[in-house]
Amino acid sequence: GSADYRDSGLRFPEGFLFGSATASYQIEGAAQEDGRRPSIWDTFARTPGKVLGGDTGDIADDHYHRWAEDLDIVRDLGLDAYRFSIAWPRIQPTGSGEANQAGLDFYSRLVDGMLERGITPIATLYHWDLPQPLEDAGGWPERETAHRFAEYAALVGAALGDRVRTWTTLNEPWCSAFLGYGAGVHAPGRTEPLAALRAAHHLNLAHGLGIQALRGVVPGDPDYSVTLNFAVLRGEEEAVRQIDAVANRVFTGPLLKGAYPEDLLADTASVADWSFVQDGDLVDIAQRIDLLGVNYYNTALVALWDGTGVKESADNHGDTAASPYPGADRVQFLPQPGPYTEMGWNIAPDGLEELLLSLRRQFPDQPLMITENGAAFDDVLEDGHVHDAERLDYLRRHFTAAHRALEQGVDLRGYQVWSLLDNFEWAYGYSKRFGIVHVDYETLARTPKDSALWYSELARTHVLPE
Ligand code: PNW
Repeated sequence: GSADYRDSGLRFPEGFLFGSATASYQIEGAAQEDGRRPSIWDTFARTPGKVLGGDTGDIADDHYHRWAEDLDIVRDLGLDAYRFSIAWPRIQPTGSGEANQAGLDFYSRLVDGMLERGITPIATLYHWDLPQPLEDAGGWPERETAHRFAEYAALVGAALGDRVRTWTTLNEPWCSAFLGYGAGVHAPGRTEPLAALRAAHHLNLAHGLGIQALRGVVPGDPDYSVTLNFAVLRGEEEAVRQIDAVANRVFTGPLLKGAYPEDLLADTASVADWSFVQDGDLVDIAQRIDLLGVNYYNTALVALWDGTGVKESADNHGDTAASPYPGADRVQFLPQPGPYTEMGWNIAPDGLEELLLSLRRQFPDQPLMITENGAAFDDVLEDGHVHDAERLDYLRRHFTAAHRALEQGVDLRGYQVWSLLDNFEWAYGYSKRFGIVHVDYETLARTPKDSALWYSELARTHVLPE
């Protein structure tokens, strides 16, 4: 209750959307139900050695059956919004053709459930679960996949567009392209630099074609968006430039400025001639968006490697020989000062403020929404409580940073905490807990952590509790 917290005096604007986020494969389970067929993540997780502990999303949080309980939790916490994603293989089990009605019905019930509880739905069409048959046909490196995505977007838009008013095409296309096809640490696990660049372009194209498809079927004028994970870079200028090109501007260039950056094309010239970019693509891609989704977790410290000694690789991407940064082979990632989260990611709230100000500088009239921010820590469930003081502190410091950006005039519309629930953390399986709500993987019982109760206070009062 309010008596437990002192008032910091930091007030968030009226209408600011406090919420939390999840993604289909990470929480739903029911991998074989109601016509769903495998995505690339089902295949990847079943491949020995790819996911820690051999974990899969077969059951996950069983959200597919427990969605009503989960929405009750969101409502009881007093959150305004819930960011969720739609599993493409539930809608089109083979990746093309007509919609699987049972799949659409699930999301239709979910959206109705949100509206009944006064929760604003923020829908993401693609949070990494590509139908396996589309990967078998070549996956994101193939142009056809972008067209398949637009058809899928139209099916979902037609079914939910009367009730969903915030649409996000893609979640973190950088991860899909460069962790999936470059470093190979995410599905589909390929290590082909050219394929990664082709994937990036076709994801950009999918976004643009997807928005056009949605505009054709969704009534009125909802908000359209895309969510990017930005690299917030410190260190040597030339190294910063190279990573900024292949991590950030490879997306913001085409999406928001209608062109790929010249320096990126030069850096990657030995890998790709970019002839996969066809006439008209950049016009298709650069659709006006109403919101830019921003995912932020930490910063990176980079320098050029002089070719002697050991090249440092203290980035986020696990042990991999293959680089997720084509064209930036001389860049090394240096260890950064702590403290760290359980992911080994450095805690740097200043980076969030810096990122928001930098986005405002680069794209002055673009409204922003934080679509993910949060932290994994080792939680202990004891007597029905999880005293996750470190996560609470992480969130408090990042909300404070976001507030500093708001005070400087950044047009920030909301903040979705990653994640509502402990869930399947990709290559780390269930070993990393990001939830503000604890999930017991034996009983699947949900328990709001202290951080959730703190966040509830913030959402209800719009004033940051101390
Ligand atoms: C994001 N990296 O993933 C995703 O959108 C979520 O699904 C995920 O659970 C969350 O962040 C926490 O990891 C990322 O290696 C995964 O740079 C990896 C990276 C970045 C984001």
